[in-house]
Amino acid sequence: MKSYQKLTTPQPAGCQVEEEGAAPMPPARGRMAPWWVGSGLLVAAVLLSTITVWVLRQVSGGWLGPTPPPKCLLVPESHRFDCYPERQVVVTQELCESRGCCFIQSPLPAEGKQGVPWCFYPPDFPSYTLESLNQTALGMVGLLVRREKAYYPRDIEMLRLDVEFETDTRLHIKITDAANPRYEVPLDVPRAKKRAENPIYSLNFSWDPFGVLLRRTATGTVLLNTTVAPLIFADQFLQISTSLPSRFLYGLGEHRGSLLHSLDWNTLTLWARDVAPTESFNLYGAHPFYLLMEEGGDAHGVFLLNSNAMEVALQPAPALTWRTIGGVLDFYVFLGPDPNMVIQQYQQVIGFPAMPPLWALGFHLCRWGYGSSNGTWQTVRAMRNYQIPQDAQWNDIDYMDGYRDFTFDSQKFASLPSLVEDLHKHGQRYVMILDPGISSTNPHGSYWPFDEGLRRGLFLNTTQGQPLIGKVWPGYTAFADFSNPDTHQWWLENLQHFHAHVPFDGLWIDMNEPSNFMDGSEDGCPPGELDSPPYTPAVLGDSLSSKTVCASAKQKASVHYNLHNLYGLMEAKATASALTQIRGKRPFIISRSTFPSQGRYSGHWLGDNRSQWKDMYYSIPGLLSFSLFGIPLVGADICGFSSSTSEELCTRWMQLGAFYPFARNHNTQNEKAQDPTVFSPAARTAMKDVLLTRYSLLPFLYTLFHHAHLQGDTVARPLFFEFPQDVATLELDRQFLWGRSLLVTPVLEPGVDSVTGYVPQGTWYDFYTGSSVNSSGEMLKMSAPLEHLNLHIREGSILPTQKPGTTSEETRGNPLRLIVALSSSATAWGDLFWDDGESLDTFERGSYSYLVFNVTQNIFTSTVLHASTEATSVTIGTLSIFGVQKQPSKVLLNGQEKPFSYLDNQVLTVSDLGISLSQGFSVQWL
Ligand code: MIG
Repeated sequence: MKSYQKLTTPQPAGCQVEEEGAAPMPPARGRMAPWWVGSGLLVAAVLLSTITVWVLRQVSGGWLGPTPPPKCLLVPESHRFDCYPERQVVVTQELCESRGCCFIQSPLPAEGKQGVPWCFYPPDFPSYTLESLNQTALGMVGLLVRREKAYYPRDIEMLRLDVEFETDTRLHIKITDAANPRYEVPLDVPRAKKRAENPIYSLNFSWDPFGVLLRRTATGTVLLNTTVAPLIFADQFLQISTSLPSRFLYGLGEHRGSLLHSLDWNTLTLWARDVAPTESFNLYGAHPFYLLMEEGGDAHGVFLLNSNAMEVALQPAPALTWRTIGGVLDFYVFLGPDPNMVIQQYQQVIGFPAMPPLWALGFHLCRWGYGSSNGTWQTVRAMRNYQIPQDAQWNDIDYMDGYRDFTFDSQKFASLPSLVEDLHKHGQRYVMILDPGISSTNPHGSYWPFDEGLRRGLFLNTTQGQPLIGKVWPGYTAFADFSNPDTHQWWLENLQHFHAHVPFDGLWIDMNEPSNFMDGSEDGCPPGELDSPPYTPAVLGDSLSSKTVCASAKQKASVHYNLHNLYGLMEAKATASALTQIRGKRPFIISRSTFPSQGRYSGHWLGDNRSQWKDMYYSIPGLLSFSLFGIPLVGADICGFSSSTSEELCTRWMQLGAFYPFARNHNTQNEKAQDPTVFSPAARTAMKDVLLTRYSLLPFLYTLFHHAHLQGDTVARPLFFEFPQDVATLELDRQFLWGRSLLVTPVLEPGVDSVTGYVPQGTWYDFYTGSSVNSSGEMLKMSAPLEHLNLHIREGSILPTQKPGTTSEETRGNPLRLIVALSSSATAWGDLFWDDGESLDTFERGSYSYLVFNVTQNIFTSTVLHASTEATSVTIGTLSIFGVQKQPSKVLLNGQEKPFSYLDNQVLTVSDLGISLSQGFSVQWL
């Protein structure tokens, strides 16, 4: 039996489209067999289902009713696609059959699990038919027609299919209403100019029912097959399913959990939500993007450009179902073929992340409840006193007057302007929080932000056209509508006024899901299909308006229903533009809510974690997921936000946190202080040391951010990105890499003095000593006393480091030390990006230096590929070469003999080089 009745194969560009596509085709009639039919699965499936039903019948006393039709029994459990995902209802046979679906009860799953759906689509459930397919400049356009209605209201009868072969590794497939415009996310995706010439994929269609079948040409792997379940496209219920080529699926945020998703009937909901991160809840941000590792180490990614509330249902087939309640089905597929390339290609669509200022990569200290500016200042002084590195001091909402944005408490925070001045004098920065809820109950004329916002009409409105009022920290608030360009101007003016008093350097935008202490508004939400849609995804609180504003709220660009998941993105965009205009430097923003393309404007922290070991572990999959989402500037609250930390936990967490791309220790109110200065001398010293280690690596980290900005490379990187062929790396999320070459293996549990971590095949060098470890690709036990963080350098790499100071500003003036980790063939490679650390668009304007380092045949060379004036004031002081197998007799710097040291562990060091960064040089050892 054939799985596809009619397939069309697009021809390579330049050729004629095959007859089927060119001429209107008489569409194939008749039912297509289910895709798994024809495999041996069939017999097993019927048998298994029959047995299951029989067993259930025995245990249930025969109340299951008549035997399900054979077409239902044909569907193996793992391939049952949920026809009744409504969570609020226990589906009955009657309800299920009213939808035309199959009803077979399966054993109840364990508590908190979902299990096999009882109501699922039969193989012949009505779907769309592809009626025509025509060639376009970039691909094809097709017409899809539904003859029978599905079960949701306003089922759309005719759909338009647009396929664009955008690049050899990127395919764009869009399905939307053929007759009427629908909401689309305003993301300025660069358009392809011509059809890809040598795509590494091939696309076929099933005509009846309509389905897409995408293959990787080189391996034949089927990446997408959407015939596994019917396509449904109603106004407020859009659903499409696909088979997956493996179970190694990542991404789909924001969620708490392991890096690798479980496909054991796991539904992930995407709807921005303020809640302390909990497994299986929808959290602050929405990222409808997944990365999948295929057998053999190839990778692909799929992005659904859609901002509506949605679910992604995963099942063991393996298969995936997208279920969204608005917008269009706008897919981008990225073919890699390796995971790094997939993420680069994704960012070619959503935009590359902003280059952060250097100080963003320093250590940040924050807490809720310093209580006063003097209290805040005391902490800063204590940090300086112990010479613990710190670049930025932050304040939480307690700096404000009555929690109102753009004000500060004139009593408790009277000295705030002087504190900020003092920070600046010490080469440090100040960052404070802003919330999007604008206090709405002030005597008229006393609070400009509200009065003026009201006058200009910049707030979210109710369906009645009045500002929607909710409650946040200041009490009753209106919510700024950042989808309105006029709001950006007003936001800027507010920030300008405040900056004139408190010259802040960066901004922390919190509560921007947006969070509301009320559900909907002070008056709840009106009846109607936006607040009570025909289908509500499995959001926490069971309602779209749970702890946020009404979905029906009116915004300039659309209804909140469509814009909710974009709130944090739009606020970040307004904030980045304001900061740039005010300071004329690269903006630094950390946002809680995020959406694809957020990295262009802000970084992210992982929200309200707890001071628990488990939370410390979860921070790693958390930050690695945001690497996949194109937001490399990410970290979790170091030492934990809520509940009390312990000295041991906080020490280990400072060690891990020193390797978060964004490193901030933050604490909730009323918890005891957890900054490094409050602990015992031993703990404090361990924290200081690991921060010094971070600061020594700033040139390396900064260069990684340059590559992220330039082409979408990840900074904190899962191991499988570098070792995609090594299946042992696919589930690792207790370790990570910086770039391709620095392996971080933190301790994540109490009471131990060693840690077992995976060391991929090859030679790795201890970062601190240069001693080598050879691994066959195995778990290795590493010594890890409380004061030690395990760091290993991968063979073949060169890391630029620097003598650390207590601020990045101080550090950047110190001499550099290049650490060379020789490969087994005695080669190595590395690079360095250098600029003034804060000016706008330094790369784009050419105001930067870029150096490449190389080792072959006992010669190290530094080549300056691009130079600018900043580089002339910095020198390379030391070269440390790890893995020099025998003691050299002499070392030559640019041909001149130079003293050196050589240690038993094969480390060669040449100091006092005193070479300006703007000069190329060579070092040879003989
Ligand atoms: O309702 O500003 O996630 O980091 O300290 C809580 C107070 C509001 C939530 C943030 C947290 C911050 C806190 N905020």
